[in-house]
Amino acid sequence: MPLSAEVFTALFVAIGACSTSSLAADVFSNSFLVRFKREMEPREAQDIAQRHGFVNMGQVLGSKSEYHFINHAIPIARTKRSIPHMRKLKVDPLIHTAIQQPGFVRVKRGYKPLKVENLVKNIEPHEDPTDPYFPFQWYLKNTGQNGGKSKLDLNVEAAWAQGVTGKNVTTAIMDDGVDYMHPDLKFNYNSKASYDFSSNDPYPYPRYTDDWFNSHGTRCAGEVAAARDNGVCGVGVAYDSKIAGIRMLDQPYMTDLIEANSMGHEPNLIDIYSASWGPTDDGKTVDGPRNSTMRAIVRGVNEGRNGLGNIYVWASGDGGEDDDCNCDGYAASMWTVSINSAINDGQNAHYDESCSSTLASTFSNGAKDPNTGVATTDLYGKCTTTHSGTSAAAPEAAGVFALALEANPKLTWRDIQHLSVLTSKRNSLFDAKGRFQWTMNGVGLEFNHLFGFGVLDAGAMVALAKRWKTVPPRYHCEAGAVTEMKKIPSQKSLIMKITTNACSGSNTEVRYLEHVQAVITLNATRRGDIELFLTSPMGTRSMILSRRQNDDDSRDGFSKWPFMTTHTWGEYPQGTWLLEAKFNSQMPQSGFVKEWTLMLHGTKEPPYTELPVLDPHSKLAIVKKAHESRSKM
Ligand SMILES: *[C@@H]1O[C@H](CO)[C@@H](O)[C@H](O)[C@H]1NC(C)=O
Ligand SMILES: *[C@@H]1O[C@H](CO)[C@@H](O)[C@H](O)[C@H]1NC(C)=O
Ligand SMILES: *[C@@H]1O[C@H](CO)[C@@H](O)[C@H](O)[C@H]1NC(C)=O
Ligand SMILES: [Ca+2]
Ligand SMILES: [Ca+2]
Repeated sequence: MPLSAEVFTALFVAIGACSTSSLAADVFSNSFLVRFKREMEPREAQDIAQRHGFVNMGQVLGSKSEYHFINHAIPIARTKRSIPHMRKLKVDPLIHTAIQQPGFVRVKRGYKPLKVENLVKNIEPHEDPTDPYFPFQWYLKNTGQNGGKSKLDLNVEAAWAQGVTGKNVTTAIMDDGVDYMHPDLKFNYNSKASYDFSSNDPYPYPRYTDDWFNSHGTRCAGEVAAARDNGVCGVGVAYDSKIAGIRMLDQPYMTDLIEANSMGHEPNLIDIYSASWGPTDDGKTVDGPRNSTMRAIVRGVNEGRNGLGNIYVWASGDGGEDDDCNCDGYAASMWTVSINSAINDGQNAHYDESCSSTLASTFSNGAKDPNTGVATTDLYGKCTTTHSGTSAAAPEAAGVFALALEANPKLTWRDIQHLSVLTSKRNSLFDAKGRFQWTMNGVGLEFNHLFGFGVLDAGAMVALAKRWKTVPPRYHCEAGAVTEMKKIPSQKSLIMKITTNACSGSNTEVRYLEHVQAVITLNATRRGDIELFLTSPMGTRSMILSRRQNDDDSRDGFSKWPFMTTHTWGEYPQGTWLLEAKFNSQMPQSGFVKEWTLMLHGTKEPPYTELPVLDPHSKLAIVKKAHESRSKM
């Protein structure tokens, strides 16, 4: 592994002690992760599976020594491990270990109740795309329709005008299936990159239910790649791009292997993976990717897209102000781009969570009328105008990234994040409750705790992507740790300090920041009443954990949990970092911070030196100027 590769160390193992409160008892599936003592040909693994009464579902993440077995004699979900079946595998002399996969809960991030509609008729033709729903797609072109704010949109027409529409880019919709026979999707469907991990076949078609529960994936797919000027529904952000369907949400319980197989599926055929789901947004869950899934993500960013890295786009969560997306290990990961939503007048949506790991925002629903949600494709050839939630926001970002990748197919997963930081706009986004202000970080980049660096701007991103120079290698610096147990006082703040040279003089020195993680172990009489703030040497304060009033955990706390912030992007990490822990509580509480490790990720070289500045008012100009004055110091 080169030094610059992404690594998943034991430090990063998130789960174990953390509660998944939505599951009353443990659940075990009929899937097994089987590790052999040596590499096995699929044929051999097949024979062994058969001998013990299992079906071999294939290799796990391309590993020749790990296979996924299913036993159809075991119920899909039961509360006990199946000891006799496990024993059969374990006594086999070729098998090293067999792990029966536990089941857990993952939920779709759809906010609105689903509603079936018919095609709207008699819409006047338009000089824009002629598709009948285009006038409802205010997130693509906001003219002030439906009470929205004019020009508050993704600025996609400016990208299309540059001849960029997503050609030769594939986005996988990891969801409840995709209606790939939909007339607005079928010509953009990439069947070779698609799979159904909920029922283990190549056809990720949604399962029918009377309430159209499984319409989520189809709606997300249309936002990315619905066809243009075909008289059907609206148009996708990247209407000439391809979508793959990865059906993986429609089974009684989620398993690590289903997630891992989905996120690691065809990493050279799929460019972008879009996920609008996650741990339950009940404001008391702390959960994230398990072992195999974490490996799949790390493999995706290191090796996917023939080494450029897959892009994982994540809906930040629908738990509202009671939840914090830094407690969701998928959204908080450095390897996903976590996207929040704004509504059509610039406010955050009331179901939006906030957290310091959010990178940027797109759009969800209209301010007043529930019929002014995201207009997109729906099941069975229909269209909808009510798709909503941060669910609706993430695929818009996937579409914008598909445009950027067509504009410059050499972009790495990190280039996409840099481009998002540099081209997202504050526009007229604001916190409806006035809690979170726009703030300038130490190198002049404006961020907001709710919206990250602002709303994605497809036109600006495509223009910058076209002339982009890949950023220098990335390094990982463990900048310091406090391992003595410190009491969090009941009335005032506990302040902890780490002074660091950011690994200066070593081969993992970080001088220009990308992501920063505070990996924290703590316990408290009421976990939800703890607030955590991380302040950088340049004075940027990130709220890495906000109060979660529903989280009454008093047992698990956080165990080596990687709280992440994007707010310090571009800053210089040398100096003193502060961690502030305090209770925000009516009742007296007690707790201890047991460990804080500061992880810095970024480059040793200034990232944009080879990129000429064309607009002196651009964020690129501002950051470059800051970096140049720094390197003269
Ligand atoms: C998950 O990974 C950790 C660290 O690599 C390891 O200690 C643990 O045993 C793994 N768990 C499973 C179920 O494989
Ligand atoms: C399309 O993408 C594939 C890999 O993603 C690449 O090998 C191929 O050259 C691309 N084709 C064009 C026409 O750009
Ligand atoms: C936290 O951990 C410390 C030391 O292990 C223990 O004394 C204390 O009771 C714990 N507090 C809670 C709320 O679990
Ligand atoms: Ca269309
Ligand atoms: Ca959440």
